[in-house]
Amino acid sequence: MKRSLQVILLVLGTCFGFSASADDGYRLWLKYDLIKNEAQRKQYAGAIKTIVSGPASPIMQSATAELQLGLQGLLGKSVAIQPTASGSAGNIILKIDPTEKLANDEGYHLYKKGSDFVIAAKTDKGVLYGSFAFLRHIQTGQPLGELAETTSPKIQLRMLNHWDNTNGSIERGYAGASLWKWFELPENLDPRYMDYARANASIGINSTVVNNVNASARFLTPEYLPKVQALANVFRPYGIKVFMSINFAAPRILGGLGTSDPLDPKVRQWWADKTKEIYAAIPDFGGFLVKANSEGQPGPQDYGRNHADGANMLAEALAPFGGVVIWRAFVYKADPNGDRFKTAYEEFKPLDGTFKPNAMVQVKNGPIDFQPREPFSPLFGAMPKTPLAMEFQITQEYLGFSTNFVYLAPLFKECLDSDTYIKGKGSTVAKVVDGTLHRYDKTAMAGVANTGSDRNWTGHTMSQANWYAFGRLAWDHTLSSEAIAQEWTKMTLTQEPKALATITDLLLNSRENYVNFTTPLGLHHIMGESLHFGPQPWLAKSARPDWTAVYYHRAAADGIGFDRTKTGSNALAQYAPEVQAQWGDPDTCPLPYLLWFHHVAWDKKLSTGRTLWDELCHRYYEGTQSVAQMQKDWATVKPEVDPELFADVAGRLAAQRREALWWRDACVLYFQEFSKMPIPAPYQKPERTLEEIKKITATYQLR
Ligand code: BDP
Repeated sequence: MKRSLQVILLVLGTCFGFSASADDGYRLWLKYDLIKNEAQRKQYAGAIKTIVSGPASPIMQSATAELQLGLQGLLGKSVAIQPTASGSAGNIILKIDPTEKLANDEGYHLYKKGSDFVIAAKTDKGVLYGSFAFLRHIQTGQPLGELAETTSPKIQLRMLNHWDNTNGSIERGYAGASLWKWFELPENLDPRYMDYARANASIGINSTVVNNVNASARFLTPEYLPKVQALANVFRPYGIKVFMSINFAAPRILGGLGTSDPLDPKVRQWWADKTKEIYAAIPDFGGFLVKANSEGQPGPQDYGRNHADGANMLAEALAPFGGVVIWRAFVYKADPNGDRFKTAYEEFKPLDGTFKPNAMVQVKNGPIDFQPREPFSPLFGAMPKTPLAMEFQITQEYLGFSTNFVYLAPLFKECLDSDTYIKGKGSTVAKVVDGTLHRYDKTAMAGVANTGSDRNWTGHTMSQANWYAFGRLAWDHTLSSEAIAQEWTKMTLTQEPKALATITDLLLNSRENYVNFTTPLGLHHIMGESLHFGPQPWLAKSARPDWTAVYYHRAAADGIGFDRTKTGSNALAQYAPEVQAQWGDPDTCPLPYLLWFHHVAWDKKLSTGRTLWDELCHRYYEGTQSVAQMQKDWATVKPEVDPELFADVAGRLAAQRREALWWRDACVLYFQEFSKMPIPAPYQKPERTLEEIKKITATYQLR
């Protein structure tokens, strides 16, 4: 074994350990604990003898090191890495073969050849992903005789967006401080950086934006660039490219230019020079992510230019190096009479076809802002000539932070599987994003990261599943939420069939439960001001009208909900006629979207047989009750789950129960002031008054 490999293994071993005792969650789904079922373990161990390393490269070295580490832990025996096969049985052969029939360079092909196992791909990156898949096969207890998997990622850039700041804080981060220890970088390389890269590579994530979209220009200085370079060096052997968020005003802030006008030659030159400087340090740098003219960030509109002018200037600077600019479509205006829902479409659709080929537009899954449930953004499908990237939020900004157990795969899938009808039936959002619908030659899916410095990376143990699910769906959006839930649970918590079934159900129902006790029937944006935690449906004054709750729910004596049909803002017109037909009629609009599009009378009878008011109460009460049920169900898996992980989830569920009651009482008591209807039987009126609840919300907002 080469010395460098020994060092890697030593570091991996130290960080990830093989301890069978209490589990602090650090190892995520890459636990590699000894397989409990002895017969099964013996079978695997008997079938596997060596790892045949294939052509040398840093990425191949990561693949072999991971296989060796994983097999050692799972099988309890050391598996040698050799340059050639010894004997004709039990070799895991890593093979780079450009003629492999795979859709792209990152795919892999796993198969059995006689008594050997082959991990084949066109490139070393494919082999790396295949190696993790081979381990997953064993980790999830599948028979080696059935090894046969051919897959290629459907999306090219599978990226995390970190909203991490220079001072170590994270915008909307609920798992401690930033993973990046900026003050110690570039000299000190925390072993976590490599473990982060391993975890990402294991689920196919190949790009990371290391800093916040509300970007400090400081990241582009000679102080910070070497720090980003140091991270890029750690991530490279795991196939991960680094991107940076940039501050559009950097030429003015750092360059001493009086302007950042994208059409000013001096400004363009400044970006060209800066980009060249970045590529000198990070030759495989991915490109820039930009939030411009949004929530106070600088941008091209400050100079009377449009988003494409800004994006194209940066695209031009990046083009010689093969970099991409990813321009965010998250924009909205503070217009009390407008509809925030419509802004991104209105600003971006007219620009379709004006972006340079190496520019992409990144669109949040829904039209407002990562609510527990949103209809898909009408921009998807509407820009056939501009590659649109998907932006999901993995961090739980509007989903109860890290005290709430909310599995997000169903939310991601709901959006991806939505039909835009833009080119007829079957024009799903997924097909827009993976480029098949409009033949985009660039494709990307981003997830706002939920990682932090907490020992278990994500705060809530179950939130690890969201990082995992994001990566798996970015690779293959056709995977089901259930399959991903099972896979993750088997690798992370337990394989015992009953507990596995219970945990899978808990995962699958958790998001709907959350929607029910916070924003049922299409309510949205009624959470606590600025913190975005807890209920505050009464919020009527804020710095901007579209930051209040009343702007969105519009509760009044005549009913509740935002009329977005022709009689209201007509945002619905931004969708294809088939979608308008589905959602446009309050009598047939699916209940999950009802109050997104309609202002509905309190006493209107719904398809459930209940009036709107009764249904709303029903959902708030049942949603809250479902958390109590989650607690009970979780208690049953105690014997099968590591005690430390079990206790972590149990404790957080208890907090979630308290928070659900807070939501329920706040919302039913507040909306009752308008409906003037009683809480329906069998539910009991909350014991607290609305004034008491308002005080709780107010305390949360104290600094
Ligand atoms: C909102 C967040 C804010 C982000 C913004 C964005 O509240 O902190 O900066 O989105 O995505 O959800 O730019």
